[in-house]
This record gives sequence, C-alpha cells and structure tokens, in this order.
Amino acid sequence: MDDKTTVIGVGLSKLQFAMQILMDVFHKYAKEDDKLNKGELKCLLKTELKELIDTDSNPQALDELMAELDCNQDGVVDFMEYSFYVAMLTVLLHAVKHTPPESFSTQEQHEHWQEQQQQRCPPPTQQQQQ
Ligand SMILES: [Ca+2]
Ligand SMILES: [Ca+2]
Repeated sequence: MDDKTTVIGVGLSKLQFAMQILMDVFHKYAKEDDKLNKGELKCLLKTELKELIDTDSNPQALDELMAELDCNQDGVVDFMEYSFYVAMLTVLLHAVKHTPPESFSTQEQHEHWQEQQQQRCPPPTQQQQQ
C-alpha cells in the first residue's frame, strides 16, 4: 500500500492537509520516541528531500545539518526543530519562486537559512542567562 494515501481525513482545508502531512512524515521516520536520530534524519532527507539536500555525495552535510537543527543539543531532532526546518525550507522555496534562478544560488539559500537559524538559536554562551 502506498503510505502517501493512507492518512488524510476528508474535508480538511489545504493548509490543514499540509499540516497533517508534516506530522505524518515526521512520525513515519521518528518512530516510537517521536524524535529523529541521525539515522532517521538521514532516511527522511534521502527519501523526502533528496532533490534539495544530497547527503550521499556530501556526507559531512548530514552532520552539519544535524548540528544546526538540534537546537537544544540533546542529540536528536524533535518535532519543533523539524517544523522550523521545514518552515525555513518553505520560505526559501517561496523566495526562489519569486526570484530568477540565476540570481539566487543554492549556496545563498543555505546561507540565508543559516542566518535565520542563528537568530532563532543563539550560541550556547548567550543562552542560560537567567
Ligand atoms: Ca526515533
Ligand atoms: Ca534536539
């Protein structure tokens, strides 16, 4: 059975449908503990985002992405960390949609995402200030 067709309730709006799919994709790879370890993240990227992120020809990219996503540094990617990443990718795709391809390189997209991530997730020295 095709797992892409098993989930959706009838009568959802497009946005609710999209949110449901976001959750379903996360749960498919995160499994019982509801968190993505590095292997599960790799599997998700390879299956769901292979056109955007190539971790096969660039194995270091997986480590870097894992470090960037794991905002609370507990070694796994939880739903909030995953959601933020998907949201940022969506923002980038939206920007690309409105920008001529030759003026917005993949490298620039990634740098833009890193800037956003640093704003959301300051270095550890700036946390724990209470
Ligand atoms: Ca897991
Ligand atoms: Ca984490």
